[in-house]
Amino acid sequence: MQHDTVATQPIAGQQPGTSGLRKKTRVFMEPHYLENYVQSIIDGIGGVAGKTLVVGGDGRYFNDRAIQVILRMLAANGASGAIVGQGGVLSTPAASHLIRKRGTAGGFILSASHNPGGIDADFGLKFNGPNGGPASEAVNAKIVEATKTISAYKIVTAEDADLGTIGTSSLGEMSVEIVDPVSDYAALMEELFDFDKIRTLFASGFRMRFDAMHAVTGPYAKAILEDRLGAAEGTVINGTPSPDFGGGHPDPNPVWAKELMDEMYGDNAPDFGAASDGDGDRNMIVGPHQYVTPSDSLAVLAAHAHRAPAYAKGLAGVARSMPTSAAVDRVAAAQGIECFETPTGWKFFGNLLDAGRVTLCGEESAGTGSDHVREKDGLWAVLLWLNILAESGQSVAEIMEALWRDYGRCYYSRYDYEDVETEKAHAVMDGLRARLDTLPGTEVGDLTVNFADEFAYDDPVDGARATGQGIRIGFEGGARAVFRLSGTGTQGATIRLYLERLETAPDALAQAPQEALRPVVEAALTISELKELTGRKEPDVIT
Ligand code: VG1
Ligand code: CO
Repeated sequence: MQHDTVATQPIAGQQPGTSGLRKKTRVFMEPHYLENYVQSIIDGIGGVAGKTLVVGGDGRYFNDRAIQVILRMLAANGASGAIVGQGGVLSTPAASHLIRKRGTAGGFILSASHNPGGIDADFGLKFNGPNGGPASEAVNAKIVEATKTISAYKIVTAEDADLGTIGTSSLGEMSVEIVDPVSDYAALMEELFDFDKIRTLFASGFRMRFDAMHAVTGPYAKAILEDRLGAAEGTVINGTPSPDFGGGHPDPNPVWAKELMDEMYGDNAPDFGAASDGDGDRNMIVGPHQYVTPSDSLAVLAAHAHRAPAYAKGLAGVARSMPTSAAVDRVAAAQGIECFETPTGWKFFGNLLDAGRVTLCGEESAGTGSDHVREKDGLWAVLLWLNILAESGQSVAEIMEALWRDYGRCYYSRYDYEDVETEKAHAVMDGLRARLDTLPGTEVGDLTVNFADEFAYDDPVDGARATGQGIRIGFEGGARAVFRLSGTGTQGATIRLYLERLETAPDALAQAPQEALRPVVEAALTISELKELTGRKEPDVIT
């Protein structure tokens, strides 16, 4: 086997964002681009000699080619083994589980998640550590440092590894084990949940629709929902993964999962609807004529998790990302458990989960998860909901009514302004930042600013500090607006405006969210001068 050391130079901009490095696919395909980043990961984590690593991705365009390069580079860098999902496919939560189950040194996950796929769309790569979770900020910093000083990478010349056949082969000195991507993950789900109860629910005629959005969860959802739990054939739609996700946008929200929404809001809607994203870590929950916001879903899961076997003893604590609504905080307070507020991105939950401080965590962007892996987990959330529905005998509507009655309703919405010119997006943020001290006391419409700050987080486990994590404006009465710039986009800047208002009056719990939030939206737009500074009259996406 021929080992090569290829001379290269640093490539600007190889800086991971909220969840790994994401760029246009064609950028990843440029000479040395992928190789530079892979070698920088290897160097940043202190080498891979003698180590075994998991490799897999969401199956998008370039997934298979990139995996062949990563395998040849792992072999050249002295890794002893690679465990790869068949066909190069692993959902992100399944990869996290495999890293943990097999005790590997970590894994390479190829995904741009909810971003579209294809040669003219997006690609991504991230490294997860031995705990199965996304690399910490400290590890990312070492990787970025390596991208700035790289002068060569190592690669072997070899035939492509056969990714299609389960079994073990070798690539030089390194073993390559191809595993079924679904079976270990499905077995874990069976341990956590009462599959018999859920099976009985489906046998009683309970109808469900799961939209896999042509992405990675199709085979997982079919194997678990239809084959193991007895949901009717056809429960899973768009269940065959394709490299460009059927030309769609694999982001499970009411805008992009329109097919599912139409069915759930139509006549004869199924009892339960759900969808997942490109790499299987997000989930959307929708009942008949009832969309459940991810923030409310997290609160529901916290309130009812004890109904599932894995969480029967109760929760150690919960955590949510800062822009996520405070609905879960109110459930945690009632249970007398700790509730943590972290920056956006799953990497910030890892320490809390590892330390046993929290059992459940979630984000407003449709990510929910628990200590069973170190990633958010779309199908897991769907199965926990099913377990709760089966155990309680309640409908989605009944569960939501009870949540709002018991804890109040956090009306919630997110406005995304996509592909804004970078300078204009920064002008919005800089303008707000400059006025943080003077905003309190300001009256806008009927609202008065109570506080304004820029969120920073001190990790309670290792003390690491993360600054600049979003600008928060709190209003008297508990309404809140948050501004932050996305860290997963590949073009221009995306401004995210998160809006929230708590309502506890029993006769005001059934308003249309956009109506209930109107004063907060107007105040946020006025204060930020977002329309004036960006020229955008309306957001591109409202979720
Ligand atoms: C977005 C979401 C964030 C999520 C991240 C990765 O990040 O807001 O909550 O953790 O995507 O999700 P940003 O920086 O664009 O707001 V996934 O499913 O794309 O890995
Ligand atoms: Co994702």
